[in-house]
Amino acid sequence: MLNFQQITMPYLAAFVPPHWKVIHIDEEVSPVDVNLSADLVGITFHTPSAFHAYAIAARFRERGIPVVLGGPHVTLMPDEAEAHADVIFVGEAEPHWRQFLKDFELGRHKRRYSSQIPPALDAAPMARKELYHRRDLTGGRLFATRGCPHGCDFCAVAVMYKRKVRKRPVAAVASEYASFPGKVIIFWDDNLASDREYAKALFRSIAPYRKWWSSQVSIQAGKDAEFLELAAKSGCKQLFIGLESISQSSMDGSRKAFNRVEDYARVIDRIHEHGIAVQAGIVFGFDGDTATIFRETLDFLETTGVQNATFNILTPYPGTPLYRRLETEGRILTRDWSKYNGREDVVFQPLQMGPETLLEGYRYANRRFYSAASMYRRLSLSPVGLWWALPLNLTYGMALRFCRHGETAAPRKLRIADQKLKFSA
Ligand code: B12
Repeated sequence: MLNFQQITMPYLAAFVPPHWKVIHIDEEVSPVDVNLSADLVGITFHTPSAFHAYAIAARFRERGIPVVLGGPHVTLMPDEAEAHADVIFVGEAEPHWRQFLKDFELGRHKRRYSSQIPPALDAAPMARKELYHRRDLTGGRLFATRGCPHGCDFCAVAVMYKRKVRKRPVAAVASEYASFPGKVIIFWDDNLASDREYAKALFRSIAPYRKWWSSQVSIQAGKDAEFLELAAKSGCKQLFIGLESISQSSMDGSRKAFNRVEDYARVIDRIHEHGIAVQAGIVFGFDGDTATIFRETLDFLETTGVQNATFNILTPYPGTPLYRRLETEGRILTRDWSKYNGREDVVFQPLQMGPETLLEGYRYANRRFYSAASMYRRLSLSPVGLWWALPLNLTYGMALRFCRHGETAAPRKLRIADQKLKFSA
């Protein structure tokens, strides 16, 4: 159902020399055949998939096939990851990936490749579309920028990319955007509003293609009338905004004080006025949250007519300031990374409620938000993009009904969205 195309491996494959044959296995789509023949296996994964990725790496390594690991968890926990791989990539791959492949062919590669300084993305190639294989094949997934200037204490991006925002040339992004046969595009950016002047130039140049797009942005986007106007004219149908919490003290305590709760309703209205739907990113479990936060948040989302919401349980990803603080305070309950999924498990001791209350409140939020009554209330209040918001609400609602705690509809063992890369010379 909610099955998103990923771009990391098809993007890295674009750097691979033509005499390599690349096979891309996306575990959301098909299981990994650990008996396949390959000269090199590359794996990308998030923290909750780390143990699973290590187990798969072990199966290839047992057969003498070298494994290279990269991605957010490796960047945040390099020493741990190194024990499970022949080679690790710490940080972004652009500066060393081609060189590594050359070194590998010559049998003189290093154990660890680190990019200390976030690289420029001026020459970032288009991802190899023939390696995309989700059901949304005809839609486009790409990125224009990388990084975010903010330093929110729970965010891994701030640590990984050192708050340095890089941008691909507008013309290159526009030409990748135009190259997708489908009409619906998602920019997989950390924050497309990081540099609003860049974003406006991008919107001007993609408008002629008359596609529909959505992306993740910070709240500043909703305060910039020109940004919203150009976004709407270029086909923006929905913005995902990290509202995170309707508790100002929670925002202040998370180094996200620029989110002013008193502005939320006005920002949502302005976005709606431009015909753009809002997907609110909401996190429960901040130190300012009490057990009333769940009901209050849902009341807020319903009275402002927010079309979609993604609820998360606060999760202290290792390497983040939040993790370090909770560790110092003795509030980390488990280091079983598979529980760092933000959806099914609480991995820390919340300040003002028990872990069970947090989990139950998170489930209540999902149930209530995607109930027929709430859908009716929200979507009739702001019918912006109804044709887009209604199917999405129904899909989420179905996923909630048929899956454990409302994740995607994919079978549980396949929900871990790892991607494998196989090379054979
Ligand atoms: C798009 C996106 C999604 C999409 C697609 C997911 C996907 N797996 O592609 C969706 C919405 C589905 C999603 C879901 C989740 N996401 Co997400 N997502 C992102 C986002 C915004 C961009 C990722 C991306 O495609 N970037 C573009 C590609 C080209 O770059 P890249 O993946 O960063 O890879 C570069 C390097 O890391 C490196 N690299 C990466 N892998 C490898 C592998 C090898 C072999 C090599 C050599 C190099 C290498 O090379 C690349 C080029 O430099 C990132 C933020 C970010 N910037 O990383 C968060 C991010 C990765 N997500 C995050 C999280 C927490 C999640 C969820 C767990 C949230 C949740 N509670 O459900 C789920 C997990 C889903 C899953 N099972 O995988 C965290 C990860 C934290 C962590 N410690 O793991 C991030 C960093 C966001 C954050 N602010 O903290 N996500």
